[in-house]
Amino acid sequence: MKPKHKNAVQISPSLICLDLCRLEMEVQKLEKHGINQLHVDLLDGHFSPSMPIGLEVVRSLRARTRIPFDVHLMVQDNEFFIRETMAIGVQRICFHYESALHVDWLLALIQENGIEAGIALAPATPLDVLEYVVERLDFVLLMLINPGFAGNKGEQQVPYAVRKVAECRNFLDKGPRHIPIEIDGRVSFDTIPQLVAAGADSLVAGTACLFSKDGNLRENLLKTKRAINDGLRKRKEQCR
Ligand code: S6P
Ligand code: MG
Repeated sequence: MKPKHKNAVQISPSLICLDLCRLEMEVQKLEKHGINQLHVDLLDGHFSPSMPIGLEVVRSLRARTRIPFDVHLMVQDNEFFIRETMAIGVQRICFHYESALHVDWLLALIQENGIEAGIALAPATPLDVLEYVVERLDFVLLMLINPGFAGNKGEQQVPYAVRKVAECRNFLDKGPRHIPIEIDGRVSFDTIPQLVAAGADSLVAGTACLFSKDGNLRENLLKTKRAINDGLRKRKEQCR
């Protein structure tokens, strides 16, 4: 069967891993290294017990950089945050299936405004909830740790991460067009090759790769790209 994967993997550094007191400079540094997307986590303290940044921080940053914002909502009131982030001017928004009552309607609301719309799934949420929204989806975000608990440094990626990405890729590939999978949570140098081989198209880069304490940004970016290339090679071999 012909592979439907695209041969490029997007790196989406997580804003909340940056020095939050120096955001403008930190983002400029990323841009200088060729990064062309920023993953913006918004938590409301209810969906999950944390709230690293608020809407005003995103609004201020929007005025200081042209980098596309990839917004990941981890909130209870999805409509409120969707409308607010659309008004700020973001390029992609995903919200959690688990907190959304009117999933189809919210996806349409985002897309009507010319913004890419995705659904995020917590680790334990089964993939079959995507069955009737697949036609509308621009992307799927799979959480590989529990959303909003990233501050808990001891939390590991779920043991079924690669299996879930592969099963999601199989499911999405039954449709007529390529729907990218973004993965989020402890995406590491060690796990990137398997996750990319399984079908991940976009990586939320955090403390386990791009912002690893073991290297500087340049070194970590190089290592991340190498791990991606290993994954793409594995993916090609699997398709043969
Ligand atoms: C987690 C959030 C994520 C984290 C990302 C980076 O609640 O959705 O986007 O910012 O996971 O953290 P790490 O260190 O797990 O890669
Ligand atoms: Mg996220």
